[in-house]
Amino acid sequence: MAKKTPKTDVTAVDHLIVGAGFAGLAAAIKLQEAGEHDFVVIEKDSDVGGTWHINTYPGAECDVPSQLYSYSFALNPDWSKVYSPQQEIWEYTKRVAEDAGVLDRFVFDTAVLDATWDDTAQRWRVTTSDGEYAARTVISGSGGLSEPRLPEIDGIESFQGEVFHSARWNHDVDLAGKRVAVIGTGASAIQLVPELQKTLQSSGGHMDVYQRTPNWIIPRNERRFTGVEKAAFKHVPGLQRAARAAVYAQLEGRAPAFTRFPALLKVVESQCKKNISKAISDPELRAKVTPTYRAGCKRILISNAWYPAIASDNVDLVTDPIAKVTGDAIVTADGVERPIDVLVVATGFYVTEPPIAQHITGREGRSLADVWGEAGMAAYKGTTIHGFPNLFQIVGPNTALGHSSMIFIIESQVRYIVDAVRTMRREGIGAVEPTAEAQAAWTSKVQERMKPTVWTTGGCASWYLDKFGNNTTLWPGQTFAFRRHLARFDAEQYDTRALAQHPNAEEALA
Ligand code: N01
Repeated sequence: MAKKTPKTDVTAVDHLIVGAGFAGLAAAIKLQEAGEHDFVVIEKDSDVGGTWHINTYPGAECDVPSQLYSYSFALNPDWSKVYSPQQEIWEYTKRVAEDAGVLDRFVFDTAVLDATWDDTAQRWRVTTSDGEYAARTVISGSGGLSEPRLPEIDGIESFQGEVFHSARWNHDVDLAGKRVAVIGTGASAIQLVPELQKTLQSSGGHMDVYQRTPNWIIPRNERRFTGVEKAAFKHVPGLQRAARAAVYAQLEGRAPAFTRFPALLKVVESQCKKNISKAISDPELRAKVTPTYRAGCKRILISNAWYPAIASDNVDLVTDPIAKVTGDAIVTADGVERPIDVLVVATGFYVTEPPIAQHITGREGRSLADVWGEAGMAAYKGTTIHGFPNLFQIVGPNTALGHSSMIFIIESQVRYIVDAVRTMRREGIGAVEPTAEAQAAWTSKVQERMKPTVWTTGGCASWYLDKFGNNTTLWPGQTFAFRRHLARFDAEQYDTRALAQHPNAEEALA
């Protein structure tokens, strides 16, 4: 078990997991099942759940059906409806963590400040806001969508009212009767705007929604599970697994349209246009919300509430570009000034330049941010990185999805990581990193597969693309193909080094 070495005051552990969201929690549970008990999970927030703990904005719900947006090893017969609300998903992660008996090794309210590879000790030396660790492996589950991106708008810092990001909702601010502005119309905004609209309507408030680019939004086929269904999920053997498989097959069936035949996505566009016509009668507003790029190029959103909300009397959709923010208003390029009391920025996250990369230093003394800054994010099988031994990245480059559940990807990666750990133990390996050739071959194959996808050809700018114009975010294929690639730890694609002569932590760290 983790222990502080008296000489160095460093806690030596076999595995240090960063983040207690779906990814970090799965890693902890599966390591434990594999007999690897010596780990810590460092979490900057106060509880498990990751994005589902932090994102508490009104209306936060999952847009992937919960039957699939849950662990395969912890099915939940009690989901209240097809797409679960944030609170329910967060409670699910808490329950899974408690049931697995891993929480004694979780360290909350602690941030990872620095992780540097020590080649002699064959350990990562990790500095956190509450102490030092020396870990044989670092498994990062820090999340692709965790660092809020604030918009760079002239004068925004001079705004005198309340301002907050959708992912850091300030529940102390009473919005009743206020003049509120929301910047952004992505997945978060389309969930929170309809909720705010209701609050403001009943209290005489008003909202301006600033849209830079419209999204394709299809109807949300939502419904609650009945008591009979829940009882059946609980008691009829195999039923819930079959329901999960059906959702998986349905979503997976859509992948080829995104990855190989984007023209098929015209069907989605007509569904979306019907959604618009049903809720909006004003032709000018209809035109404003209708995208001009191929559906799927940006994430396809699902909502029944968005169009009615922006068509309502107490909401204005503003499409003129924002010129500046003043102490009490937003001014658009056409010179119109709209006074506000509260500013909500729903402007997304740092995805292709993850801030944690600045704090990870590899074998050659270079930070991951430096290495990725040269040509964009890259990792072998989205998980391991040349020059960064024993570092495993969950939800790494080209692992995110536009069509299905990230939990499937997370579990695929965790299986691979656990197999790597087993292999290292069995073979007496102290350090593994993918060869430069293996990583380059993987990356070029992924980028080749990216060429015909809608994300490349669809005619939009999206957060999937990095500053070089490459999609280093999404997996350009079927999820089962990803799982097959990661089915076993392929040590032959790695530089491996035998465990150093001083496996004793105290000696190594002295
Ligand atoms: O962020 P986004 P999000 N001035 O980056 C606009 C997941 N998620 O938090 O499109 C004006 O999608 C920007 O405009 P444009 C999901 O994977 C899941 O909404 O770049 N506007 C856009 O409209 C999702 O994809 C759920 O032109 C500015 C918006 O801000 C991801 O999180 C729920 C601007 C940002 O949209 C991110 O979603 C919620 C500026 N300077 C989120 N800068 C589920 O249900 C940015 N924008 C699972």
